[in-house]
Amino acid sequence: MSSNTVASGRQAETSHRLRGLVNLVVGLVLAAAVIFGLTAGAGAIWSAVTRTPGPSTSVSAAPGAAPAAVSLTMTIDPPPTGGVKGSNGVIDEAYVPGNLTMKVGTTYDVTILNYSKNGHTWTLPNLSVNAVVPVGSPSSPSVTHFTVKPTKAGTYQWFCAVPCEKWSMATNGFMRGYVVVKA
Ligand SMILES: [Cu+2]
Repeated sequence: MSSNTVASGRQAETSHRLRGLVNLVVGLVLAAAVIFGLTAGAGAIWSAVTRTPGPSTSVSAAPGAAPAAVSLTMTIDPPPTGGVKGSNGVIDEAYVPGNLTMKVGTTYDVTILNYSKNGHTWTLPNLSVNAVVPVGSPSSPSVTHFTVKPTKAGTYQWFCAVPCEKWSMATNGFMRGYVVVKA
């Protein structure tokens, strides 16, 4: 055996070991990929299962939670009368009810339905409300929403700031009225 033959024999052996090592690495990478895939798949299935809403997910107020807002609705000039007959003997523009009672700390979700062909406002600076009420019609009222949460007891005057009807604007129970806030 010449030194050349020995050398080439070693080379062959080295390259054989190298191929074995490469195969081992490739195998490990494949195995890792399979394990990872299974884990990810199982994770996806698990999260899909855990995300399925059950009966226990229904929303209910927690004990001691703030009470839901109280809904109040006022209408302006609904048919068939289209207003309220005033002491002047005329059917006039009016918010109904004209007076409201509220309680400190309670949130009120107020809706105004305006059947009148005039625009109005429901303005109460003491409660930081200036609701602009768009024009409506007897068949299609405009709908205005606002929320208010009184913080201080008292009797507050609200009014309509739009020059709509002189008599109504000057008369409580028509285009002005009171909010009585109780402690
Ligand atoms: Cu008005």
